[in-house]
Amino acid sequence: MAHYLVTGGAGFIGSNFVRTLVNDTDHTATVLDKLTYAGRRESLDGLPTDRVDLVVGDICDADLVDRLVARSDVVVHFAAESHNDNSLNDPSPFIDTNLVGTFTLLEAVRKHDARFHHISTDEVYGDLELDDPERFHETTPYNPSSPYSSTKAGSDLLVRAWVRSFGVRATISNCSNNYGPRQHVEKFIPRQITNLIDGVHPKLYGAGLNVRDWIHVDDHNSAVLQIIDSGRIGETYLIGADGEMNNKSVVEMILRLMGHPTDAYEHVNDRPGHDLRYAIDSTKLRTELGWKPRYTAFEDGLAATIDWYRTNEAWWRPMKEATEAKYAKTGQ
Ligand code: NAD
Ligand code: TDX
Repeated sequence: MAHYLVTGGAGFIGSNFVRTLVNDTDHTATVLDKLTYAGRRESLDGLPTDRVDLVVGDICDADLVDRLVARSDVVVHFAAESHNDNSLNDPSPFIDTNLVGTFTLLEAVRKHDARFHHISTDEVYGDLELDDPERFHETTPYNPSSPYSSTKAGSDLLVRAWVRSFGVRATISNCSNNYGPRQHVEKFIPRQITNLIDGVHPKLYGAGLNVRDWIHVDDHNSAVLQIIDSGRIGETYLIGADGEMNNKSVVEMILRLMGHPTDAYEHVNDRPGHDLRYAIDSTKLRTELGWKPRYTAFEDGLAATIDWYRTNEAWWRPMKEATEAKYAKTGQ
């Protein structure tokens, strides 16, 4: 039995990770989360308080981080400013949290010799052409496009340097686009589901031909646990579930599953610098660690996600109005 420090554990992927940890292992966890606009205390509702506690605080607070890392065996680092559109409007918190925050954690795990796992994104590799037969793999050169992805790329490089220079026991995973319960309504899939519940048309940026490689959040988290258990120190693992689909097809599927005509969407302003396509080759994770995804039918996972938003309106309603007001300013 180990004690985990889960940064960003009140966010989308982190809160689902804590649930997986409680359900599938004997470990205990402390969540360190600043509860920014993206963090929700409610995302931890129902978890056993003798196994999970929440500390509200900032990963840039070196004293607090030092105290929490000192009593942890494993640190799993999800905390980040995570939304590309926000990073285009105001990059400043992305520099603080994604870069300075990761540096602060690395200094503490170095001091206390804790095992560190860094959660990152496929966006660090930039984008691919629609007809490119290549997919991203562990040796693809970094080429990030946005303030968000460039700060994630920088944080990955810090981790690599702390492994090589100081012998920190760290692994990194770069995952593709996640979907599932408890994702903020600013993100593509929950935004369209909650728009439809509100009688508003889904919004497609530009022509809607950009491709994302979708993975269920529980599959992302099962891979993270496996990497922590048996991944090789200093290694990077790409996590993906062969879920490539363009945005227009995703919107059409949501419309069909929710009982609307499949052309009942509208085109809105495109995202500046919008990455065209992401695609993950997860052969290393599958062959070296024997991982495989459980949610292989995207449509089934999407239908379950729609059900979750339909039955958990109290969770997302408080965020909806402010999110749409932000999008209205950029014509999105
Ligand atoms: P999220 O925005 O839902 O959650 C981020 C959490 O971090 C929130 O609870 C927030 O309060 C917390 N946080 C932010 N700044 C903090 C700070 N300074 N100190 C402490 N806590 C802070 O994000 P998410 O979608 O759950 O993403 C989690 C991680 O996974 C991120 O590192 C992201 O880059 C990565 N990732 C996300 C995806 C995806 O599709 N969402 C895909 C690949 C990788
Ligand atoms: O209303 C929308 N309409 C639309 O067409 C929104 C919100 C998005 N989009 C498009 C933009 C992208 O092509 O949908 C796609 C997905 O958009 P996001 O949900 O904003 O995700 P993305 O920018 O791809 O980044 C996500 O995956 C990688 C996460 O937000 C990141 O944290 C993760 O690193």
